[in-house]
Amino acid sequence: MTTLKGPGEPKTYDGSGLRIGIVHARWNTKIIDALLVGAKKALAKAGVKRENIVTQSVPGSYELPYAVKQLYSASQVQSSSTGIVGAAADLLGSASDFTALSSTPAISSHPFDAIIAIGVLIKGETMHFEYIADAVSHGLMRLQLEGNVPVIFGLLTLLNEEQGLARAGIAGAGGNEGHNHGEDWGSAAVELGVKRKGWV
Ligand code: DLZ
Repeated sequence: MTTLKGPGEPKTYDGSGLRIGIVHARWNTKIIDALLVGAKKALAKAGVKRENIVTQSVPGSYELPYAVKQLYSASQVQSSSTGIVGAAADLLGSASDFTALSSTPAISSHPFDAIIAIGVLIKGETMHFEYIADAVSHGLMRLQLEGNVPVIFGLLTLLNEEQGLARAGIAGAGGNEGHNHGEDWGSAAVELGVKRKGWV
């Protein structure tokens, strides 16, 4: 059924050639854990291999932009050093110890095709929430534009815990079990990761 809200008609993209990073905060763990399960479920459904998903955690949402930046940079360094090993293997010939490395499908050392940042911010009595939500949103947007890698915005900015439970597909006190938004983030990562390889 087509609904007004949401990303529209589901289209399937083949994620089997992708490497995806996930960085999540640990504050509000119950909601985070469910969102993570949702994101990984969508990645698996699209064919992303388990070994090509790297998950890293940070204490709170404020740390997400820095961690996404570090994770992506580390994958770029890893990729270029594997490239050097591969080139050395070509020079040294097949008897070399390098052969196994160079003939291994290199996807597990590709830079990430997309990174999902997951956090759950719940509004308290002070302005803390507004400052963190604003800083993290801008930080993640800047990263994807300047770093040229899709960063999926998995930050829930909530007025209360109940809203978070519903958006993570968990029935809360109100019994209102909603759609797990983590699944949308996993699908968005696959779509952007595939499209990133060629827009036209
Ligand atoms: C301090 C704090 C508070 C009050 N609330 C949240 C929250 O609802 N969600 C979240 O992800 N993180 C929270 N944090 C932690 C900050 O994001 C951050 O980890 C600390 O200020 C340390 O930089």
